[in-house]
Amino acid sequence: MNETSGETQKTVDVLVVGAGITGIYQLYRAREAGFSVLLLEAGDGVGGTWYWNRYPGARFDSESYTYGYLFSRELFDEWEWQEHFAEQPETERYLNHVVERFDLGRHIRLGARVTAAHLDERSGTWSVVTDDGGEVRARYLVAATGVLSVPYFPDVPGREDFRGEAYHTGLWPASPVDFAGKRVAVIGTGSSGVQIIPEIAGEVASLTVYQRTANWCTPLNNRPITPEEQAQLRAGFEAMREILNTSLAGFLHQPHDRATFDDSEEERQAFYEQMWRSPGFSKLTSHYTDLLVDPVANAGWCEFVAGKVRSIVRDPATAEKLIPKDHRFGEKRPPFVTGYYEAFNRPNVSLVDLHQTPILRFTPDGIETADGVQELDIVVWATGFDFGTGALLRMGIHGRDGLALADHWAGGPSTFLGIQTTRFPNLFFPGGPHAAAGNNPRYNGDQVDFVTDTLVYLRDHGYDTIEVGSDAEERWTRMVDEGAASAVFGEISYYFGTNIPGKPRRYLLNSGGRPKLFKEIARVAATDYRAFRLTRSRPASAASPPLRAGAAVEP
Ligand code: N01
Repeated sequence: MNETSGETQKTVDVLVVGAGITGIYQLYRAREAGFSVLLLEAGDGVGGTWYWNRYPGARFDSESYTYGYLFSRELFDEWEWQEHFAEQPETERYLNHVVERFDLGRHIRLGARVTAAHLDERSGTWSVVTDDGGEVRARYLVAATGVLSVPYFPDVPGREDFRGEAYHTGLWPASPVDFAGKRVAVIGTGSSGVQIIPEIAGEVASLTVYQRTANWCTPLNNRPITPEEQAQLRAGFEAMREILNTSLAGFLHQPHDRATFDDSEEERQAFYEQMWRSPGFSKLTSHYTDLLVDPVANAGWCEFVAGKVRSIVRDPATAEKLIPKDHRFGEKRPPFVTGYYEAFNRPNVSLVDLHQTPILRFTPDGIETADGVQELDIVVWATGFDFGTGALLRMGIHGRDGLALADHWAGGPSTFLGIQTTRFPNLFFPGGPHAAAGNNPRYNGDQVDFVTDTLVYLRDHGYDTIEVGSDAEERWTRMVDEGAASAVFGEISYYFGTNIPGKPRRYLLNSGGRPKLFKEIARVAATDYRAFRLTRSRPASAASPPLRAGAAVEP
């Protein structure tokens, strides 16, 4: 353990960036393993996504108890989630509780945004600079900066001219926004937009929803957790943890055993009804086995959902605009909703289809389309994020020979296990690009566990520098790229960077999913870290094995 602190510079073994669910866990694991650790967080509070996305209606769509930490039975027992899908304030409280309970706060510096990180090749350490004038030297840099942490504002003419209030869902202010009696616009109808719209619709004078692409929204079916369910959760903790730690996508939902056309028309409609009433993601994970592979099967479910939209939304023209015509269910990450379609039955809510009437410009008073100017007091940007690489590429990370990560990944990310990239030794980024889709904390937690085990391995074997070999990285990146063609979420989704103008179109998730990650981690352990180059910059202890250059794993 090595921790020194001077007036201007602090030195630690492990520097974690980001106090989201991944970074907090990384801090805990590294500290428990005996390393000195500091965590830098740009925000003024912990929570990451659950700190920044505090817009009205923000809530989980993974079950609360499956999203929270599972490393401590005591923590699980003492925190009673109130709802199956907790709202943002509860999640933020939970993450603050975890920090307090495990006495992590003293290792966290808030309000410190990393602006540069440079590798010192001779010592294998990182020098990290923050916007509050701080500098930290660390042997290992773990960027737990998240995949959905850099908000995207489309380049609409006149955006800066608007004189009213403007907010992005992913940068929501700490003090509540007063919507009462205001003329409000929401731009974007992804998971964030469809959560805020029904939440504020009853408060505002008018709400104009600017929709470019309709989404296949289905009910979240949230409800409070009853005392009986609380007791069942506690009694079933070990079994639940086992399922979550080994399941494909980190959910409890069990897969269905029938394909669409195994059932009669009548049985199918009954099953669709059951799915419509089922919680959150089970509509993907427990649906007919061919839903995402057979276009005819998919169309059957889409027709059912479209029927539901037509039955809820009273104005037929609005209903038709809300029904996607350009993509199948599951081709984009589906949002789950509470009262979304119903909101369009309110007289003060209207829908603008941007394919028919695009936004021409902002004026000081509002938004102008071919239909004229809609005067507004508040604009809510629910326009998404620079997914996967957004935060990493903005941190000023420079590796060997001063190479900028932004240049290294100019054509898209290349990684091994979604954890390391060549030429950036001692840098890890769990929960970053090439992470799996699903219930994020489960998969990101697997990566944090691997990073921590790796640091312990290095220490135990007298190494202090680790860099993935290019063969292993190429093999993993090829696996990602080749698997992308059959990925569940298609090229129209932000998982390919498609939503950001000029961003390389590369798949940003791990096509092999969690099983592939588990398999490779096991292989790394079994082959004594041969995929990596391990070196030491200080004398080895007598017990340490001889220095070696890591050979790449066989493709
Ligand atoms: O962002 P998005 P999000 N003009 O990218 C539109 C997680 N999340 O913040 O589809 C007009 O999905 C864009 O239109 P189009 C979750 O993983 C989870 O909503 O590109 N509109 C789209 O409608 C989610 O997937 C929860 O045509 C423009 C919207 O903006 C991820 O975060 C809750 C536009 C962006 O949708 C991101 O969701 C919230 C333009 N120029 C978020 N540019 C939970 O429930 C973009 N749009 C846990």
